[in-house]
Amino acid sequence: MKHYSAFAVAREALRNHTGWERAWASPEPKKKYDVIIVGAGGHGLATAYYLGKNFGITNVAVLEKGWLGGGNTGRNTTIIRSNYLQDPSAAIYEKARSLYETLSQELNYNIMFSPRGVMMLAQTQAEVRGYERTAHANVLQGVKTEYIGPQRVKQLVPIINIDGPRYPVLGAIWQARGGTARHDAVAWGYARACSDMGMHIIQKCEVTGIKQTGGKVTGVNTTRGTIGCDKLGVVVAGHSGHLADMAGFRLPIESVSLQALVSEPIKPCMDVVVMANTVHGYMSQSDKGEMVIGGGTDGYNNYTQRGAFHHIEETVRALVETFPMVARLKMLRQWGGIVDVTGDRSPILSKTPVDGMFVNCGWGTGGFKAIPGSGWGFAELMAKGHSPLTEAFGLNRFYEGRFIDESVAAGVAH
Ligand code: FAD
Ligand code: PYC
Repeated sequence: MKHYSAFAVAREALRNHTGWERAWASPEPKKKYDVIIVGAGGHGLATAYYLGKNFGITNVAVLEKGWLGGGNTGRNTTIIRSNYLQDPSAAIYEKARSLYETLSQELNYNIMFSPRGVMMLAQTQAEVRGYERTAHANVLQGVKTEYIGPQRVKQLVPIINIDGPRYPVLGAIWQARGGTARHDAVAWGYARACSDMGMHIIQKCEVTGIKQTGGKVTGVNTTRGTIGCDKLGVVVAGHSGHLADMAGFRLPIESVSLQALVSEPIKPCMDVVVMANTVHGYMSQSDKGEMVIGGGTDGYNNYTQRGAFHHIEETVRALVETFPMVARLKMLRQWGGIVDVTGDRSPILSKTPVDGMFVNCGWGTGGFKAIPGSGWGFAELMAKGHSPLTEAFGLNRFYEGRFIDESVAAGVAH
């Protein structure tokens, strides 16, 4: 793989950009791999990358039914933060956030990580208590956040109305090293690095069945034939229930549509990310100038990648109270993704009843921020059978009643 550098850009400018090579190869599937990962979203690709980088396992295929990054990874609003309440969550999200800091250099691919700061507004007394509690927990966990008052909020976000008619801003939890990254670039960067290690990324290859002998996984049926493997990692977000069904077990996951929208581009007006969980809206400004806006999940299970219109109306109506300037924005486009939500709002990174088969899902409305940490831990789980990062997130927690309640941290979307 050719190294991307300022020198390479200058060289290609001089020869009319004829020397760039494809970022990743498109090989035909082999008969068998050591490891198959189903799903070429951020979590699947990051898992493959750390299997190769940390454990030297490179006979790996990543199978994707559509195009890589075309699921939730390429549809999300890219908020990165690690201000979670419970210790296992803070550990995996902070691992991810810290890996994001140097991911561009690590992958030699500009993922445009922008640690511009993330705030979650407290607009009710319950939120004040919830976020103060989280800020205290974060101190103990070594995660840098602080609880700030309304005047500091106004200083950081001049366009905000802190005296809203229904929900005045009472304070916020602020993570100065949280921020955003370019979502596609995260998938593309990992894919390029995986391909460089000799792994196969096979797009337009839908898994339609899971093969097992004597309770052990042996391969998958796909729209491009049967492919064998010793280990299988299923990383398919909203489709996790279907893959589990193919293998003969059930997952405690509900799939719902979550939407986002962007406005026309405007001059820079807000250089931090703001989440307003009570009124159900969040907003940041992209490098192009568009206001990137999202709201809550649809109130019923579905597999549409667009969502219901009334949700957009509710989100925008709610945001207008806190950001009056939103009322004058024209919206450019809207889309949805199918998110995989668990009862305790925490992910599942786990062995399964099928020997050699693992699942990584349940990231729901908040998994983009977790991609590097999830890939790191899930690769370790698949390679060694256990990982300190993923230990608490096993399927067994649901029948042992050991929930990892993150409903406050995930608040905006449920
Ligand atoms: P995906 O990116 O969905 O990848 C799964 C892949 O599996 C897909 O490409 C799919 O095509 C493939 N697949 C499915 N079935 C099969 C099959 N049978 N065979 C082969 N391939 C298959 N998170 C944050 O942290 N911050 C945010 O600001 C944020 N905002 C969001 C806003 C929206 C509108 C949405 C929808 C999500 C948001 N999220 C956010 C959540 C985040 O996007 C997801 O948690 C994360 O991207 C999940 O990544 P993934 O790799 O698990 O899934
Ligand atoms: O988890 O931070 C988050 C988030 C923001 C918008 C959707 N999810």
